[in-house]
Amino acid sequence: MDLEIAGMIGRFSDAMSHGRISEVASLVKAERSRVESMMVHVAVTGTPRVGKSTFINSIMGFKDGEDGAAPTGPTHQVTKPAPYSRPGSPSSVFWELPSIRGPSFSSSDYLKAVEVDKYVGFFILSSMWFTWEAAALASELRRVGKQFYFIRTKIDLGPPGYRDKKFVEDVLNVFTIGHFANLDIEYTTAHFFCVSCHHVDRFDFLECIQALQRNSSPPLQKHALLLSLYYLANKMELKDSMREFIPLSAVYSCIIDPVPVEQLPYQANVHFLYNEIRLYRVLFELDYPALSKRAKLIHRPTFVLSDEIQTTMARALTEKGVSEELLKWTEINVPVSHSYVKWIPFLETLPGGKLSAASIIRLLDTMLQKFMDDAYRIQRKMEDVLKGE
Ligand SMILES: Nc1nc2c(ncn2[C@@H]2O[C@H](COP(=O)(O)OP(=O)(O)OP(=O)(O)O)[C@@H](O)[C@H]2O)c(=O)[nH]1
Ligand SMILES: [Mg+2]
Repeated sequence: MDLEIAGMIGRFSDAMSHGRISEVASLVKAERSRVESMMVHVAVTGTPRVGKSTFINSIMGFKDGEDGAAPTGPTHQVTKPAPYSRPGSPSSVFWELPSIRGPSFSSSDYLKAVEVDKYVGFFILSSMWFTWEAAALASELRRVGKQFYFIRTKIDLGPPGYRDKKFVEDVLNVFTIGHFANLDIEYTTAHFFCVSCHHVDRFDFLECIQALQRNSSPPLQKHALLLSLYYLANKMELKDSMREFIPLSAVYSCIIDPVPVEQLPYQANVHFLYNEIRLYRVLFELDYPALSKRAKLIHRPTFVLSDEIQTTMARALTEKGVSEELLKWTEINVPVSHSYVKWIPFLETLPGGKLSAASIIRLLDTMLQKFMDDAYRIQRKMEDVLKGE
């Protein structure tokens, strides 16, 4: 992923070579807020009453009628794009667009009216087969280089063989697709998913969100989508995206409010590291609220899932635990992974030398890996319980 790492390191090194450590600190803070303030907009459109609002609510984790949720009654059709985001997680915004309809529909006029450039991708929903208007919209999106997905909703009410070639071809309306130079059946089929808007854990719901996350660019937008919709993300992709920022976190911990730590030969901002690891724990859904919510889904007490966690810091996270773990990695003094090689010359110039940042990188890297393994163990446990029912 290119997150302009080379430019970032260049700016840090330049300030450091002039002895301006406070300027490096400001640059590090600015880089973090650039990442944290990234906003991603996603469009949801389709014919009337196909489930646009319900689809958005399920992505956001809203219950029907809850504060902030998209209204789903028959009298709630939107006439202009309506934005929705999760409270406390404003970085991804899903917009319900006015329905596409009518013989006078013009895809270019429609996209202009909804400000096409704003969105990283489009979900085009239908609860039957895709109409000429939907294909025209997709064709125009492909022409302007926007990713789109055809989503067949209400699959829970539909035929059992929803993955059959014949079903897919009927829903995609191959005859219509053939009329558009920018669309072909192979490409369209690869961007076709069947969902029930009421169930994120069934049919292709996760797959269509993960496709959006995977195919989004620039990389910072992809990262923001993975982070804000972490509960729907592929865990490996989430981990890989988080890894990119580990050296930045290590530098932060070395130069912004570092404190002496018992036996540690350099200073570190342990409180900051604690918060980083706490974030990892939330992202991999290893915190108590997430575990108890997921345990309810399988009708089991929370300990059935929490017993699967093997990493001590995922079970009980304290600042003292973070300091001890950091000391361990400092004593082992293993070189950082090759993927961070670009950072090494700059890390060597830090006040605590390369050892400080390298040990922090190893600590955070290991936590990410172990938390992801725990998350997979929990996932497997849930599947086993469901199979046994
Ligand atoms: N069984 C089933 N019902 C669904 C599904 N998606 C939506 N519905 C129902 O379909 C109805 C319409 O859903 P909405 O989410 O309001 O659809 P919409 O496209 O936003 O509708 P308008 O904004 O009015 O055009 C509601 O009663 C939903 O509960 C689905 O996947 N399966
Ligand atoms: Mg609606």
